[in-house]
Amino acid sequence: MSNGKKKKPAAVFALLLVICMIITGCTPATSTIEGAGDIGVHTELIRVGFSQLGAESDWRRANTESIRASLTREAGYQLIFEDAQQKQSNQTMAIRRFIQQGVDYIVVAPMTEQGWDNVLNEAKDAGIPVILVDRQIRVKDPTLFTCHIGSDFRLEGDKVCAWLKKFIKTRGLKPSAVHIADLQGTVGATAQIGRSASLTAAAKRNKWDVVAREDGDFTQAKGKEVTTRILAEFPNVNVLYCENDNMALGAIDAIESSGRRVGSDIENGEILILSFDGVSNEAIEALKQGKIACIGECYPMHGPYVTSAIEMIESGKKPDRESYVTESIYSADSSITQVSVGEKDYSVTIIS
Ligand code: GYE
Repeated sequence: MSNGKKKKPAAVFALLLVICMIITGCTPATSTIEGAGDIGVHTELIRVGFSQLGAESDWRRANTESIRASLTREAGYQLIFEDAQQKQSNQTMAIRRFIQQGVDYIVVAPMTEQGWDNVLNEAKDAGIPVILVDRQIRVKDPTLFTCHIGSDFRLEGDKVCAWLKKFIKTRGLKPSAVHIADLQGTVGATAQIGRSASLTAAAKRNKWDVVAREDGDFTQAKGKEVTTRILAEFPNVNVLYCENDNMALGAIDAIESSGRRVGSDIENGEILILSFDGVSNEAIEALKQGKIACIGECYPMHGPYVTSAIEMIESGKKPDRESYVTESIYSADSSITQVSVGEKDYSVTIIS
């Protein structure tokens, strides 16, 4: 039993969803109900509405998979999955539909940090606990969500910047010799805010030259497009700080198509690529080939954390308000084995 509420057969909810869509005239970007069927047999399933922000990257696809793989009917869940296709307004509509369907829990991977007060107040009024995964939100009332599971994006960025600092030192380069372009993730998303803030702070501390900052929306296509523009406008760029691997892969494509090379010989025309995620084989291959110099790992497998948070709430306990996943930093360059952030040392996982 969840939250003392009575469970209804899954098929009734599927029907209610269709009726509600007809009445409101709104169709979810993409919606699937998993664990439905076998009327009357699985009346004790915990119904969870998951609003995923999109499918813009390999990280995102792995994140969706992890949640789907954990919230299965066998594990006692009925998952209603909605993909907002990178539009926060679609997420707001999905959450409203979840409320109308009377789900037991709402899980949200929010697009940006702002704009959640109204819809989450509606969830609160309906007595539905909200669990955030991945990015964070800024709301006036802290009780609008129960807990957050995700990465410490500022720490990820600090580790990658610490790697760059060590690289500059071990190669005997002057700080003024690096000209950095920041290929930013979706502006206003916690992953962008944290990773960009690390670069701003490190550039200030180390007197690095940041020549350009542009939104690449975490996608490969935008990464390529924005890099092409940056290279034409700022030919002196020799370090590209890509806020995810898909943008890095798009950037590599743009650099190679323009006749330039990616690599660590930045004094002789090569462009050094830094990146985040480390989820796709393609990105790891690029790392092994020396095309990406360093990746700050971002761990996407949030599914088991979500089920354990729900189990705690079901048993009347409070899950931790904040759960950060543990993450490493990857490179194929064996000359840098450790980086320091503040007082702490982090070892670099050397991929060969
Ligand atoms: O790094 C990127 C994705 O918020 C952690 O979003 C997530 C980021 C991830 O599109 O690939």
